[in-house]
Amino acid sequence: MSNTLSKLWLTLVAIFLLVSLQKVNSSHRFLREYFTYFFKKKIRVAGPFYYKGIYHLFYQYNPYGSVWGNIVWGHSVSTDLINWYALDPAIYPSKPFDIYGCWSGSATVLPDGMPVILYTGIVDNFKTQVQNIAFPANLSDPLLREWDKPDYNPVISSDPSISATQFRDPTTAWLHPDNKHWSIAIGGTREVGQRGVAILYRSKDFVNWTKAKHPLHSSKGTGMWECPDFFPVAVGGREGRDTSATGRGVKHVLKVSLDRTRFEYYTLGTYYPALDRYLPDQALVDGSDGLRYDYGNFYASKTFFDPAKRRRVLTGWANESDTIADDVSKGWSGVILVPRELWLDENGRQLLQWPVEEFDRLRSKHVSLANQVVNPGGFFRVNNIDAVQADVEVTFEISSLEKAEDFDPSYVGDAQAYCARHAADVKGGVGPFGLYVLADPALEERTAVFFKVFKHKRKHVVLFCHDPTRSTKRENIYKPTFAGFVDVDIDSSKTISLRSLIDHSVVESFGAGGKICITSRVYPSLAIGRDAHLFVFNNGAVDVKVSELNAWEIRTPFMNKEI
Ligand SMILES: *[C@@H]1O[C@H](CO)[C@@H](O)[C@H](O)[C@H]1NC(C)=O
Ligand SMILES: *[C@@H]1O[C@H](CO)[C@@H](O)[C@H](O)[C@H]1NC(C)=O
Ligand SMILES: *[C@H]1O[C@@H](CO)[C@H](O)[C@@H](O)[C@@H]1NC(C)=O
Repeated sequence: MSNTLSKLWLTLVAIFLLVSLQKVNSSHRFLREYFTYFFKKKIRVAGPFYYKGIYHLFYQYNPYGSVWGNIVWGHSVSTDLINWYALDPAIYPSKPFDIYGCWSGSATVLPDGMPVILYTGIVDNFKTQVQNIAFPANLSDPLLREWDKPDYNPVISSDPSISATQFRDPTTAWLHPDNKHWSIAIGGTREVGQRGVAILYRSKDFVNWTKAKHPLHSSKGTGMWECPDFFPVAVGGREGRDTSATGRGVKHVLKVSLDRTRFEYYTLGTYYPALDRYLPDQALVDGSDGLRYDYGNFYASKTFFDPAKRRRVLTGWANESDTIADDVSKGWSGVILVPRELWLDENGRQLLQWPVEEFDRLRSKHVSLANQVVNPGGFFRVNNIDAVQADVEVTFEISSLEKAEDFDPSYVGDAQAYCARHAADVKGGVGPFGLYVLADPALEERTAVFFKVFKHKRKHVVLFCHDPTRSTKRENIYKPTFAGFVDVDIDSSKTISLRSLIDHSVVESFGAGGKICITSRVYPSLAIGRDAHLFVFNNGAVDVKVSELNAWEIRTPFMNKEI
């Protein structure tokens, strides 16, 4: 009898799965006609990981349109983090515990090699967020195409102390040094004081999770913490550490995506396993005046430890800055940015980032120049390169700091506003100098990527800035300046380096060897295709020398090729 019953039950499940799969498939086929750009239509990163030679990337994805809604886990795979192949969605609403949406989460590779996903399910007519678990349905499939969501889900529900609508995005789990239990953090907020919280849960078996008495960390007045990410970085050196590494050789990073500002912030600090608490270093600000991975358009990022190359890799998402009507007409919105390697600066005060080395394999035609002086008000074009898809590395040498303008200390915490005041066209003392990217030959459209140096308390501060205010003749485009201060000793070095990755509507810049990163989305109407050029400019009052400039055209990788 029980045998018959279970057979019946199995059949029903099979039919149900089949129906829902077909539904997803047909809409996905429709979508694929639009897949030509890098990761188009992928909204936010969820749970990247490496498994048996393959990198897996998941992303929040709407199979039915290019605006937010109907969110599933899109799934792509790669062997080099650069060429990506699209698979069918891995996790999509099909069960009572995720019927209104499958939101962000993380993957953990267990010590026996088995990857497990924890993700946020939306239930109760969008009023409640719960946490679910999913396992690969077939471990013999190297692409891990199908995921099984056991019926005992949700594994974590909110309780009266947690707002049910602000309870999402579980982190990758870390194993306690006692080897006996796992911990994860989930983003949340408390009504009182609008305190952002990384709520801590523990489990011995990965399935039965218990809320810890204290959160991993919290900070008042910061609002909802989305997509928390918590991981160790090595003290000294660039090598990555497994998410469960603890002890003297590491510092920990806690990153949160602040829903309130729509930017991400991180602190460096110490993790105390015995207490399961994280304490940021005293000098670091916890909240929207704090450090950022990227001072531009970069949100909902995730890192993972890549055991193959022993590095920590960061993947972020940039939304569109044009209109929703544009998203609808082009049929996609949002891009996943070039993955970055991330490690601790030897000064211990911040993280450094650099595009993963595999990106360099896309470099093709190369131009270079050296020792070219740019006079005050001067500029020149870098010839013989199609710069609509390019990688540029340049080192600037400042002839003298004497003419640096005085820094206005009221802008200490607000580089972005300072950059708006000291934009690329405003003549300065030392700088603005840098690149015009995605510029048409007449410079009617151009996105400025530049440095400017100010005098401050007998030392100097360096501002790094993206100014897209003249990036397009089109109207109604969101074109904020983005900026940050760079922690470099310009007084002794007198030089500063810049790398910019340019890709049609995306500009990702890495200043001072990855001490500062800015991403912008821009939409030129003239500086497109072969009319997109690269210039060097100097609007300061002293000479600046380009000691070296190397630029490469970039080949187009497989950007979600169908397999
Ligand atoms: C599991 O994956 C392997 C390799 O792709 C495949 O040959 C096999 O048929 C799959 N098993 C099931 C039950 O789908
Ligand atoms: C879940 O874990 C808690 C704490 O370890 C334990 O008290 C409880 O019995 C467990 N429940 C089940 C169903 O295993
Ligand atoms: C990206 O779009 C712009 C313009 O609409 C918004 O101002 C930003 O808040 C948004 N960024 C994120 C991370 O959602």
